[in-house]
Amino acid sequence: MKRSINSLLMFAILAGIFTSCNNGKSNKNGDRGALSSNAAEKVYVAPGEHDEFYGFFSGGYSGNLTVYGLPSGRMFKEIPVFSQFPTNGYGYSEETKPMLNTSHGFIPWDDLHHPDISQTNGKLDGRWIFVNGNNTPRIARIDLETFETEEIMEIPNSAGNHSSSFITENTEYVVAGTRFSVPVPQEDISIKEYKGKFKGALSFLSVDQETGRMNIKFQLMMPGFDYDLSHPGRGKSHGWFFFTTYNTEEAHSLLEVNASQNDKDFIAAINWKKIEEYVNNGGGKKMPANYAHNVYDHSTHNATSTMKKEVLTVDPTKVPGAVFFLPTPKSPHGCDVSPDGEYIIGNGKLSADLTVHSFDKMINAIENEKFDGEAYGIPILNFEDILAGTVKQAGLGPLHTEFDGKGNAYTTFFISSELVKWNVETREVIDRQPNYYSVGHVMIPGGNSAEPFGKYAVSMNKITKDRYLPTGPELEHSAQLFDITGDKMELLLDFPTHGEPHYAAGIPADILAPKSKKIFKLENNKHEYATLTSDEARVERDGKEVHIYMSMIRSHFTPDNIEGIKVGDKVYFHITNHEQDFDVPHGFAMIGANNAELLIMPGQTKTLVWEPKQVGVWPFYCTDFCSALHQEMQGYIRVSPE
Ligand code: CUK
Ligand code: CUA
Repeated sequence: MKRSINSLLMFAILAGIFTSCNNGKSNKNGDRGALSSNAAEKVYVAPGEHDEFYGFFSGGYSGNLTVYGLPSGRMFKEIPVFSQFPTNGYGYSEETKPMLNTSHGFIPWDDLHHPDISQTNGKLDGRWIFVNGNNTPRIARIDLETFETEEIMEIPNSAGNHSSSFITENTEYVVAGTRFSVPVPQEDISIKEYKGKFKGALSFLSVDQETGRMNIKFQLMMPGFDYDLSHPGRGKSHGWFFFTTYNTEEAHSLLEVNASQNDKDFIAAINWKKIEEYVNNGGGKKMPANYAHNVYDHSTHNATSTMKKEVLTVDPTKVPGAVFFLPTPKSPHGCDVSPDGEYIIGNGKLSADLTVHSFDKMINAIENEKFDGEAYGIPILNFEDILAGTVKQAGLGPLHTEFDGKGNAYTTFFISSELVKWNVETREVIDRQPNYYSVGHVMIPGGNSAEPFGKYAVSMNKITKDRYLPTGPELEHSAQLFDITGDKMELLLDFPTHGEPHYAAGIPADILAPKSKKIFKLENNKHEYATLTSDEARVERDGKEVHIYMSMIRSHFTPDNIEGIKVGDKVYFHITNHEQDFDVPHGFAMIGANNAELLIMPGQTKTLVWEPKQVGVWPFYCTDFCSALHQEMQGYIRVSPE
């Protein structure tokens, strides 16, 4: 790729020419894309019937994960992860507040980019889904029986946790790569000292196979580039992980003159098995680091937050044969590995071509020690030696690729706003379909695993414009569902998503649905403040603190008349839901309580704090319509002067 074309692309990006495929054409009623004639039939899920797939969509700056049915495009749930969520009190209740602890304090927001479902032998197993927080670097694990966030690990020495949270083929590790290189450890130095001083930490978090608990096994301290996306090897390339980089110029200000000069940046190939072995034999260096590890326990219905004090770091030059650079044109963004583990596709976002590296060739070059120089002591392989081929003139601005398991790849092109299907072996383009508009990621259920379910592809578009009724200048993003079972992709459906979905993960419903009927047994409730029978319901005063042990069942609270509370007290409502039927929550709201409501599932205990400021008699009520007597589910608290 010559520099002049690069400049042209950069111009297109800077000028905001996002909808080039639309060419100013009116989209009103007429131009609907390649709409299949029986599209309605293909996405119609009759009332009472279920969808074939779950789709988990990142909520971007909503901080949450949303759950959709495919092919219908119906949204089932929003799972709060990095955000306080008034709907069910996550991040507001005393039990869940610790989930949002970090070394920077209580941070109830983040930018969630990439969900990835746990795997066994490279196949989706539906145990957990991992997601990243981009801003205050964190990785969260959501349990797929309860659809609740169970764990959040902060990532030290990292900033802009972007090449995350992808997993190895047996969920041995979930990775977290830094987008920004930063001083490690942090220090007060001139930004101009970036080059050579800043480091890019790539973290490998081991996952306990029983509990799912994460632990930062090691951090690889890479040169100060920007690390973008990553993908695990699988099959023959199991044991490797690949990370795209940009700004290998190490500019501290990323105007084009600084950061897009190199014709090629790198994909970093990491042999994590080698590093694991090195670390297991006592290699690496412990360094002090402050980071929070937050865990939610389903028996105590409580989260705890622990501050960790050190992390193990590894210098890549100390582990020979573990880290290599694969030159890849032009500022690669997505990095995707084919289901058989042979092809590593680098989507150079300033390019019109796609680069396909060969894993076999890479190993060959490494074994023959055929290097083309080095960067900070890390060998650079020769581009021609490792190249399987290029997909020529495939589109403009490639971002991400998924696979259908039938030998085809599907790559999104942001600038030319299209989804392009091509054959992985021949690298010939088979079909292209416009996307409305400016697509980011594409998702095929299992499409980044060894066993994709190649029936549908969903493109997640950045610009919505005229796809829906206008709702002011702020619109939800637009997703598009394609049938990919034929040679040509068929557009079936548009549906709005919530927040900004960067990526999504899909899984057949029959893997997940049977598990998620779980309910919490009241007799297993180990919450410190649980009220297990209504006889135990009571009010206890401890100085200015008042603990109300309350139970709830259709359709009353026990106790429901409370006196003896004073202005200036701190009142804790510890409420236990005594229902034991699936899908019978109760809610709780207290007038003047400045946090959210609680939504309490059968068998659970949750706590809301209330600090009354005014004397009087104040009501509380159940917020969830639970029976014909729901409206009667209420009570009063009398507040007397101090
Ligand atoms: S990134 Cu958003 S389009 Cu965070 Cu996966 Cu490429
Ligand atoms: Cu309980 Cu409404």
